[in-house]
Order: sequence, then C-alpha cells, then structure tokens
Amino acid sequence: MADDYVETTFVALKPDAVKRGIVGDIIATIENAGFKISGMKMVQATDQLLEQHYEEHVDKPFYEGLAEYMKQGPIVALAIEGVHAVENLRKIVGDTSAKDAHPSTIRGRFAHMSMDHADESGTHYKNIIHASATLEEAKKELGIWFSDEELHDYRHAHEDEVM
Ligand code: FUP
Repeated sequence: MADDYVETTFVALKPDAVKRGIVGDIIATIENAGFKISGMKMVQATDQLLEQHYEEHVDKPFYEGLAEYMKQGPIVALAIEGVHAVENLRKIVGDTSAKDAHPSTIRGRFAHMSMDHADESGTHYKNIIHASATLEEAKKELGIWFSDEELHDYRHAHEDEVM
C-alpha cells in the first residue's frame, strides 16, 4: 500500500510461545488490532540466523543462553503490515522484561519472568515474542527471516474498515 505511514515489521513468536500453544491467541491479538499478516512461517532458528538477528548482542554475556533458548524449538516468523506497525507492535508486545510489562500487553498477559531471576537461576529469559524496535531494524530482520517470495501483497478487509 503506498502510504508513508504504512510499515511492515518483523515479529517472532519464540519457542516458549509455540510450545505453550498460545500462537493462535497472540496472532488473534495482532489481527484484532487491525494488522495484516503479509508473511508467516514456522522456522527452526540456526546459529547463523540468530547471529544475524541478534548482531548487537552476540558479544554480550547473555547471548549464549539467549541463542540456546531461541533454538529450543521452532519459532513462528511473522511479517506484520499496518499504520505505524513498528511502534504499534512494540506497544502491543510490551516491555522486554515480562515482570514489568503491562498486563494488557502480550508479554504481560503470558509471562511474568524477571531478568534477575533468569540470571540467578540460570533459567532462560523467556519472554514469548520479539518485535522490531525501529523501521531500519524491521527491514533488516525481514530480510534475514523471509525471502521476497514469502512476503505477500494482497488486499485485506482491514484496509477498508480499519486503516
Ligand atoms: P527486545 O527488543 O524487547 O526483544 O529486547 P532486547 O533487544 O534488548 O533483547 C533481546 C532479547 O535478549 C530479549 F528478548 C531478552 C534477552 N535479554 C536477556 O536475556 N538478558 C539481558 O540482559 C538483555 C536481554
């Protein structure tokens, strides 16, 4: 859609979301807010994909545990299109720390983990979902997880009723 405000962002439902069977609920939340799914697939993350995706974290002490958690099972990769999609999805997803996330957000609804607990117990910091932080990051991450053929251009009912 040719509109400067319409963006596509990258969302990943992490292995804990898939294993807990809450994928449908999370996708419904995103769809119910009026967003359009322009790409969706289940992927087993690899070291190569994660090193690209978490480029800024690769050298940090928590990276090894983060990568281990992200490889515990398949993730659901989503390309989500809508008005100010990057900012809106971050709002719907909630604070990185599930403990601090508002209870109306996806992280607040489905998790309560704190980073302190994860660090002290050696538990992975399971926070359900990822959404790109900036438009530049969204473009980079969509390129990592999707090929051009996997991103679909179609007219959604929301383009008439919501957008
Ligand atoms: P977000 O953009 O909300 O996904 O958060 P960040 O890019 O800051 O962090 C990426 C992932 O690393 C988060 F999902 C949580 C994890 N993380 C840790 O496990 N420990 C930390 O100290 C910081 C982040």
